[in-house]
Amino acid sequence: MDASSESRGALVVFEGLDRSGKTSQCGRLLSYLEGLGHPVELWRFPDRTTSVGQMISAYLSNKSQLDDHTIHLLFSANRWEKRSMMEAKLKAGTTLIVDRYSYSGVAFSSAKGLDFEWCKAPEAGLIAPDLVLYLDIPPEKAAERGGYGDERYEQLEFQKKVAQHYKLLEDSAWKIIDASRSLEDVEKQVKETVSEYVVSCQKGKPLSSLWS
Ligand code: Z5A
Repeated sequence: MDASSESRGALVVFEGLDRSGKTSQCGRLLSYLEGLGHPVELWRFPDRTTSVGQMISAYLSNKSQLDDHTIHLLFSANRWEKRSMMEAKLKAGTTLIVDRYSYSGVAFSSAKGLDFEWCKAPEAGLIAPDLVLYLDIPPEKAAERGGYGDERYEQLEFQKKVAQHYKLLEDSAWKIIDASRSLEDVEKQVKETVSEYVVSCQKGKPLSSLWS
């Protein structure tokens, strides 16, 4: 996508089941990198602030019904509408910490029974993460953390299927983090892992495209 050797920000994605601790760890990593003086922002998908995001939010909270294919494409569109902003931020040197990305899109939709390759197709061409931190936790243990709320996918049996589909997406950008440990232990491993990737992007690692 980009052969330049300009210093840039890193694209760091957190993935994992509901209640695996993504939001907690994103916040801690943000504070850590800010403290080191790095330009950094925290993003999350779905981004419920856009008009597409509001349709997704209504669906997740069971206020609207949509065909499974339709909601899959809306999740993808929600990433595409942020793609050019993402590229601009990274090229300007800002590291982006992203709470869920295309892997959630494919794992959740394929767990509902949609074709795995069909689910990947609309994600191809988005920016490939430099690092995917997969917060690995047994679904039963995640379910014990504060209980599930009213959102559509917050059911143990479904989360078990999602976990199986996530595993099919693991690639060389992934680091598996044992998320059943304490918040502090997970945070320590996250910080150690991320530092190396921030430095390699500052040294000019080119941006690349996801699944294309
Ligand atoms: N979805 C999709 O289908 N397609 C897509 O393309 C995308 C998403 C992007 C959005 O949910 C839903 O949309 C999601 C996938 C689907 N559905 N599900 N399930 P969301 O992003 O709005 O919500 P979430 O990701 O599921 O967030 P969450 O429930 O808040 O989980 P979390 O961020 O992983 O966990 P947390 O908020 O950091 O922690 C949860 C609780 O556990 C909290 O009380 C913490 O204090 C506690 N916690 C966290 N870590 C620990 C440790 N280490 N020990 C003990 N307790 C802990």
